[in-house]
This record gives sequence, structure tokens and C-alpha cells, in this order.
Amino acid sequence: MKVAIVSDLHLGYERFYDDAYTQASEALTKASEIADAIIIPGDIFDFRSPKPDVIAQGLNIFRQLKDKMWEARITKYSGQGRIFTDIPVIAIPGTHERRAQDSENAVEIMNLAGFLANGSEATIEISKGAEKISVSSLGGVSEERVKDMLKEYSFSPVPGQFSIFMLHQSIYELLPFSDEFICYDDLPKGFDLYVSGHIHSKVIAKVHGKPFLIPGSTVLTQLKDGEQEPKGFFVFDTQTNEYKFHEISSRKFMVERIDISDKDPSQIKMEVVEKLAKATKSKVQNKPIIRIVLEGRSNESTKQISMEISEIIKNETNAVVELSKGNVENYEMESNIESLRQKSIENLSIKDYGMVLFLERLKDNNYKLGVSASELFDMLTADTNKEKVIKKATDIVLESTPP
Ligand SMILES: [Mn+2]
Repeated sequence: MKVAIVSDLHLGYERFYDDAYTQASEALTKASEIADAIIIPGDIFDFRSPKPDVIAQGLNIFRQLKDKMWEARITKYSGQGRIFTDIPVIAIPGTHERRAQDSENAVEIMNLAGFLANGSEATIEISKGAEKISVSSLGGVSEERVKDMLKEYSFSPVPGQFSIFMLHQSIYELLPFSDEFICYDDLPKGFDLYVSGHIHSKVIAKVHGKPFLIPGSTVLTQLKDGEQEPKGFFVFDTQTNEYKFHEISSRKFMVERIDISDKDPSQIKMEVVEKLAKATKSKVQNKPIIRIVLEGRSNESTKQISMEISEIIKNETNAVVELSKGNVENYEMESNIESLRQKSIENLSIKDYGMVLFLERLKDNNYKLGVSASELFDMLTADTNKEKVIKKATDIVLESTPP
């Protein structure tokens, strides 16, 4: 059976709203043409409570999948919830969709509508002719709870079937900055394929000797170095154990680094002009995004240099250009661990980055209340009404903390 892995569609992502929709649509349509089944390891939506317009985008895309004549079908569901379709499209909620317990997430709404099967904390069997495969999944949970959840559900492969394990979590080997993150070794043993979302650039690794795949997001979100590679999805063939990455036509993103050390502004300006000319040489339908990163040390003030470059950027019509001078001030070599950590942080969304800072701050202050730190973070970011969330969080903290 051919299984497509499409992840982190981020429908509703404000900065590239149209890209998010068209690229998600292209990825899923292409996947449905090539594959017998589609699995989605989280973040279909960019928000925990997507607006009706964004839900409508989701319904539009998934309705087309529903209308396809699938030969493969879901033939068994083992889990606590219920599913309402037998089409082989299985998804789990990710970080961006995760909500406090007892409130419905958008993936469950799609499940209730029968547009996909919510695979969270369940094992789903898909059959095509005589071949049966199974997909076991843990929906995205807070990082403190993930180890307990894995223990609680003690996922195991289905004997005699090609078995896939799907999740949406930070993995320590890829994001080494919290002891709470699970390691590859913490994943349940015995599966034939491991699949995760959450990280927005492509990852190919091995877990317990078997392939571990993250396709990355279908839309540009963070404008970090790792997002320069083409977007797309994996298709895994369970018969041959081979897999292939299929590209989609995503907006191009380029990072151009310019070392400003010992150069005067006119030299730097010229380099910027040259880099932009080169980057926009081939004409494409969607204007590419180019991030110019200034590096090094200069005697000229960076403000002066930025001003000069801003002029060029304003006049560029073939691209969307961004200027970043983050590396100018602190150019000294950092320790290896610190630089690895910084690099990993670059792969996080703003929300996750906020959570990292929040967790670190709590740790520094010896936080030990009855509510886990990331649950507290979730509560505090659940609503835009500050007083309401603070009151609710205080109530829960006081209730659950032993005197
Ligand atoms: Mn994501």
C-alpha cells in the first residue's frame, strides 16, 4: 500500500494566508492521486479555534478527498473515540490545535463531519484487497505529559500487519533544549515506520532501526534557513519499504548572507543589489521571499547600513525582501551546545518559542505548583481576555496545589 504523509498545513496562517490554502490543497490533491491512504501528523489548522472561513477551507479540501473513489478503506477502529468515515485519511491534532481537555479541537470537528478519521490514541486498520496495514497514533500533547501518555497507552504494532506509529511532538535529538522532550528511544518499539509533524523542515532519521519521517510544513512559516528547501510530502510504499519526497509548487524562499566586516556601505549596497538580481533572475508566478542576513562586524553603524539597504528593498518589485541583522551584534563564536540550541530554536514557531522562554523562567524560579508548566502556558494563551485567563489559571493552580 502507498501511504502519503502530509503535515503541518497551517490553514489560516495569517502571513501567507492564500499560500497556506493553495499549497495544502495541492499537497493533499496530489497525495490522493498517488497514494492509497493519507496520514496527517498534526497542525491542519494554524489556530486552536479557527474562524469559520478557515474551517470552510479545511472542509473544501477534505471534501474533495472524500469524493475520491478510494480502493483502500478503513476496516477497523480500536480506540476510545468514534470515527464516521471509512475513507483512508487519518489525522491527529497538533500543537496548534491542541486545546484544554474537554474542549473540542478542530480535527475532531472534521472527524465528526466524517471528512477524516481522528486517529488520536487509537489504532486504525486500513485494508486494500488482501493487504492490511495499521496506524497507531498519539495526538499532540503537552511535553510534560508525553512520556506518561506513551506509558498509559503502551502502543504496540499489530502482528502480521505493516504498522505505523504517528505523533506530533518535539524530539530531543532534533530540538535539544528541554529534558522533558522525548528521545527516539522513548518511542514504542516494533513499528515498521515512525511519522511525526511539528518540525517544519524535512527530517529523515531512524528509530529502533526503522525509518522515521517528518515531511515538514506545506507552507512557509518561520523564514528560517531550514525552510529554503522545497515543500512537499512523503509517499511510503509498505510493500517495498521505499519512500519518496514529492515536491509541491510552493513559494520560494531564500536566505542571502552578507558579511559586512570591513566593508563600506556602498560596497555592501552593491552586494545586496547583486544578490537580489541573481535571486530574481528566473521569473516565477509567486514572488519569492528573500531574507537578507547581515553578518560580521563593521565600523559603520548598522543603522546607517540598514537605511541604505532599505532603499533597495523598497524598490525591489520581483521579490518580497526582508532584512535581518540579528547576527551583527553578537558575532562571537558561541559554545557548541549553545549554537546547536539556538539553531533548534530557529525551527520553532513563535508560540513554541514563547513556551520555551516561559518554561525556562519558571525553572529558574523553582516552579512547583500542581499544574504542569506547559498546561499553565496553554491556559494563559487560551484566550485574549487577560483577566479571564489569569483568574481561571489562578483558580486551577490553587485547587491543584497541595498546601
Ligand atoms: Mn506546525
